Amino acid sequence: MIRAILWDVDGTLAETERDGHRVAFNLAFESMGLPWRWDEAHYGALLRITGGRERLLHDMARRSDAPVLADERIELSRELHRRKTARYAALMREQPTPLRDGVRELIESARAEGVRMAIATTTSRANVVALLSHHFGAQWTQVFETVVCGEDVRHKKPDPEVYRRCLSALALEPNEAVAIEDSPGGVAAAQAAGVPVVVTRSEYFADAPIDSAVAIGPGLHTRDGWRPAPALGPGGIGMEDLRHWCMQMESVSHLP
Ligand code: XBP
Ligand code: MG
Repeated sequence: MIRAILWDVDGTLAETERDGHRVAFNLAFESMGLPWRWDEAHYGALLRITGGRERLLHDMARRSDAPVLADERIELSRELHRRKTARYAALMREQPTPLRDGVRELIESARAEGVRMAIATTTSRANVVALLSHHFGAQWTQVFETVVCGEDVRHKKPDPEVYRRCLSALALEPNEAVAIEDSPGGVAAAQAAGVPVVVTRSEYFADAPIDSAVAIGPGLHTRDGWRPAPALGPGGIGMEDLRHWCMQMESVSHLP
């Protein structure tokens, strides 16, 4: 029985990476007089590093014009990430990234059935607050009762810690929840925590190899293009589809 949906944020609730986080990183570089700019393709390659500060450090390690000493790089990454986070919040106020199609509908229909909502993300809490308070108002924490972010874990995705913490806060077993994710790292994290995962393909992970989800499709707004096919019915993806996919997985996993 599905009692909760555990939502990934970036790429899943909204396409925040290309025009949100990437732009905010570039504004942070500019604000510190650094010539670095991450174009769309380079940022796509960097996304396999989960966590913005970790991404910065990874990129700096490959730049000849970055500080040589590790301590200096860490210090610079802290200041850049602080600035980046502030700029992302400003961007979300000025030109907020819309929710992906079908997201609000699934949240509303699932809540109407008493299914609980939670956030399981690598991104910083300030980013989640900026995005969700815009889309769900000041009362957004009444929609998402549990919110586990990058700061709350020792190890970010693909480590399962974020999902384990989420389940523990909800007092649920892994098979009482379903995760919705867009990236291979996110899928790996949910899977390692034992949570069934549904994948909505995002811009940056449109072709990423993912073989271990209960279902993969182009977005929650449509019933077309999903593998396996959703349950019969109209409209976008709903609770009956999530149940259908999770039950299929259970029946498969119980085969000898
Ligand atoms: C996505 C991430 C984050 C964001 C940037 O997390 O990996 O690092 O790109 O946010 P998810 P920060 O898909 O799990 O929501 O700079 O705050 O890390
Ligand atoms: Mg994501």
